[in-house]
Amino acid sequence: MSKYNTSYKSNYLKLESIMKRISLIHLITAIAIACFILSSCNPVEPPEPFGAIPSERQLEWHKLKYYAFIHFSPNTFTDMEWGFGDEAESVFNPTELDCRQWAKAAKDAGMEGIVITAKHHDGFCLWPTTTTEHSIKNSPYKNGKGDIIKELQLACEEFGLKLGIYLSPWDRNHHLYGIPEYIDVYRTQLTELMTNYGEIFEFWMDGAMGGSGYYGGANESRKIDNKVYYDWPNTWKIVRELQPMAVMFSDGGPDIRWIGNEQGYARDPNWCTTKSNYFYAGIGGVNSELATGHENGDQWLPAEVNTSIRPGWFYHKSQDDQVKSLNQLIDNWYHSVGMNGNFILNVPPDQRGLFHENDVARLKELRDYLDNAFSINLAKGKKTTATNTRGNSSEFNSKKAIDSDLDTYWATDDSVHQAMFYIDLGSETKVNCVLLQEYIKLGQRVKKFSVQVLDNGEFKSAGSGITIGNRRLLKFKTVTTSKLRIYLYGRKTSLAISNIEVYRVPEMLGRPEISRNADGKIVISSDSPDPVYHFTTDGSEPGPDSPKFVDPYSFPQKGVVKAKAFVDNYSSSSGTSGIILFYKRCPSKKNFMRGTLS
Ligand code: FUL
Repeated sequence: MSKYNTSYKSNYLKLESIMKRISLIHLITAIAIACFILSSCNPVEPPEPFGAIPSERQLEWHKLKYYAFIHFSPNTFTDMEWGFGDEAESVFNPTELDCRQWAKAAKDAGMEGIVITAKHHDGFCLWPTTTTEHSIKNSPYKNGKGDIIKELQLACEEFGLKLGIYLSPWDRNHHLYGIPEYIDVYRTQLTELMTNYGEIFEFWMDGAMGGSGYYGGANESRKIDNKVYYDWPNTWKIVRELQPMAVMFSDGGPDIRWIGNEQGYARDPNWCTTKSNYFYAGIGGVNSELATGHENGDQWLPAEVNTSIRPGWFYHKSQDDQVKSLNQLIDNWYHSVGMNGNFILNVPPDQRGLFHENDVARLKELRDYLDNAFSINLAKGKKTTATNTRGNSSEFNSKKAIDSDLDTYWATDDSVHQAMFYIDLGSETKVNCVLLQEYIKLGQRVKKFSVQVLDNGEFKSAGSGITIGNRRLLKFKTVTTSKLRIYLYGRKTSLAISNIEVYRVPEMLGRPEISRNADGKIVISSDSPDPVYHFTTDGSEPGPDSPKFVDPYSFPQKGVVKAKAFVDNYSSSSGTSGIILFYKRCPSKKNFMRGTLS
């Protein structure tokens, strides 16, 4: 073969291969364009909402986490919790009152608002109402010219905080309390408060109603029927009309519900849904149902978790050294904000009209802990995959759950009710906490989940739970791993998860959990790293000399077990050595239930 022929042939082959490549590129481009056109013509539909869903105002409230509660009234000066209603207005005399100090402390603590007792059960009004003489206008404060709700409104505006109002339905001072005319008085008070103080984000109705009181000098006991006396639906109309975005709190909502205890402690499960027309303010006897909500409830009624930073709701000098420890407040945080609730923490002003220094210092410690604990999201920017992606669409893929945008979410196909979500951390990393958030605009869909970590080539469970809802923090013992796997199980529906974050939070002393194992024996555990537990069964306080928990403990009889967890040679960094959980059991060894928390 001639040289010419050879080079001709090789040139021809080259040309042929270039042509082939070009046509392959064309083909791929054409397919890609066709796919793009097809997918934009047929976008993957989002999942349908499942069950009850939140209103716009509830969604706004769900964006919050944490705000202050303020109890302030003649009780502050008389050292009482429930004033009788006959306290002279002259006792109300804060000498250094400064609502800016409250607002600053709340803001510095990372809080987003303040809810104040405009009127507590004693009937004394912190604003110059037209409805009664039992108010600030007859007190020495600013010679009767003061208006604490106005001062607080201005302070909240200055510090960028929301303002909420507690207006006690029970009024132990008012002579009309107990007869229908009082409802008009109450509604006028509410109208004043909802009209003259800017935007109100929350209206708080407590459930303590009726009983003994001053009642304009009658000094008697007046009983009312909680369910009908207040005619709530007509009262709520006032709030809806004057403050359409305000959420209303009570045992039964209508927008947010009480969690069923005043220890600041939500538990798992915590459904955002309840049966409608079931709970009402002051219902009583349903605390455990308030705690769980109803899985198949037909209305959205999420829980607010309340507690006080001190034993009392009002300030008492004798409680200056009983401010909750940092450990306790952290525990409250994980069991409120981290348990599908919002956290309202009471900080009572003292007789000067200021937050006490001890309370302010503790609030700051909590802020520092939270800033530190949640500053580095270890899942950010990491590789994620899921066993199913709705319509294989990039709009609902796993990345949407780690993109820090709560308006986007990872979703599964309608037929896929359980799935695994994988996070590749890239290298061995210490982790002990996962944040999970559902895309709640589509309802609360998850009814079981677990977090598993890769350990020697195998995924092992680090922790599990039942409900997620708006926000769930799952804390577990610190493990070193390179990959996490989250198993999610839906309520006969697809999954919609808007956010997943991973943290290594500082190890703190957690509340001991006391339970029975399958053999009916007592087991004490917590998510703290290797604490030592001491317990008692005779009702006494556990201490280092009480029996130490080593193995599951046989305690077949009825009774109460109290346990304390100890770390760091019996003293934790915050100086608190333990937190107690009471445990009661039913007569049968296997039929047990949790008791009240102390
Ligand atoms: C209860 C009231 O009786 C307490 O005094 C306190 O205000 C608490 C937050 O609500 O119902």
